[in-house]
Amino acid sequence: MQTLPQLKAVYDLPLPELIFRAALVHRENHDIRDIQRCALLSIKTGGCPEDCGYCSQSAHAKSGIKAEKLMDVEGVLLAAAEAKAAGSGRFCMGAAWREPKARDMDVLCAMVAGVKAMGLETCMTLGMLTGEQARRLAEAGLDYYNHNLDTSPERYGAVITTRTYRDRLETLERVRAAGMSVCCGGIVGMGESRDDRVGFLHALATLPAHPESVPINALVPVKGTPLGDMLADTPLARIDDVEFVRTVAVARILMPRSMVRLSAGRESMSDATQALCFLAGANSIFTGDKLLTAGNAGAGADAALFGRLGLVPMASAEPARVAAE
Ligand code: SAM
Ligand code: DTB
Ligand code: SF4
Repeated sequence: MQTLPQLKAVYDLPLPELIFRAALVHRENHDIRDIQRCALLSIKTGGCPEDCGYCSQSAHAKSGIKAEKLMDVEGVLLAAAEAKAAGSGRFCMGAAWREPKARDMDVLCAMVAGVKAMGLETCMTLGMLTGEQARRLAEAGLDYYNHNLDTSPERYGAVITTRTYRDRLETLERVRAAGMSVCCGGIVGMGESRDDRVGFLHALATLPAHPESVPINALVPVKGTPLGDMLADTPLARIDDVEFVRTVAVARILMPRSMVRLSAGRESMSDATQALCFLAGANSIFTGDKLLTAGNAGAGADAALFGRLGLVPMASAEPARVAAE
């Protein structure tokens, strides 16, 4: 593994050289025509006690998102069936929680078992987990757990104050110990420096094992959240497309076998920028016209994009353990 200064030097490479290197790593480790498709469903929306500065679902934000109750199993399975019919291979269920409550565990496990029985890969993102909760979800058939590091360790406290980086790492350890695959990435475009983006990628790549999935989100600025309002005041702070592509390229170079997901923010990205991301090693997207609360590109736009680029969406992928570098 490279040191932080070595990694910074890679991030700083002339863009054509950086993309070339990332594309080589991509080709050596993946079929470059494949793009994995993951569907997303908010199974519990809004009213979250955490104060993540980017999030529309935080009870601290004034985004207008109303707190809802946990969905019932039937509604979740209906959405999963639609996602499968639309070609997604993985179904990711997200909840606006700091952590699941004991009383929710039976329902969550029933959701996992039901989605798994449809032949979809299962993923959940529910906040922090105890070891016991991780084991129960794994037993129910949960393939992946999404838990993002989101930014560099140094910048974390400026974005979120209600939990620590260490809390995040501990949940990731519990997910691994329960035998699940890890989906872990973060957000760029939160007003962080290039050094923060390098520090964030370094943190991901020095986890005990590389995450099997690495979602790279571009901040979706939401009015009424601290970061959304900050960007409304200083639009120049918004992430530059080329800087986003650099982040994707370095993630690919650092984590050769991982699926690198071009995640939130795709709706407002040009086809050309998305094409550069795929060239730089992104090989996964979120499908559908909604993420959790924000808009997403949608099936029509994706079909047109794939058609233009000559890329083949992948129906599913087996969860595969990735060895640490
Ligand atoms: N509550 C759980 C948690 O935070 O771990 C799960 C749901 S949370 C919405 C999942 C991830 O969505 C966050 O870690 C963050 O990376 C991403 N996210 C949330 N709001 C976003 C936004 N406005 N723009 C980009 N990504 C966002
Ligand atoms: C991830 O890294 N991105 C997804 C998923 N994991 C759960 C969520 C993106 C959320 C975008 C903002 C919203 O929809 O509210
Ligand atoms: Fe809650 Fe997750 Fe949003 Fe943070 S990102 S406020 S933990 S839903």
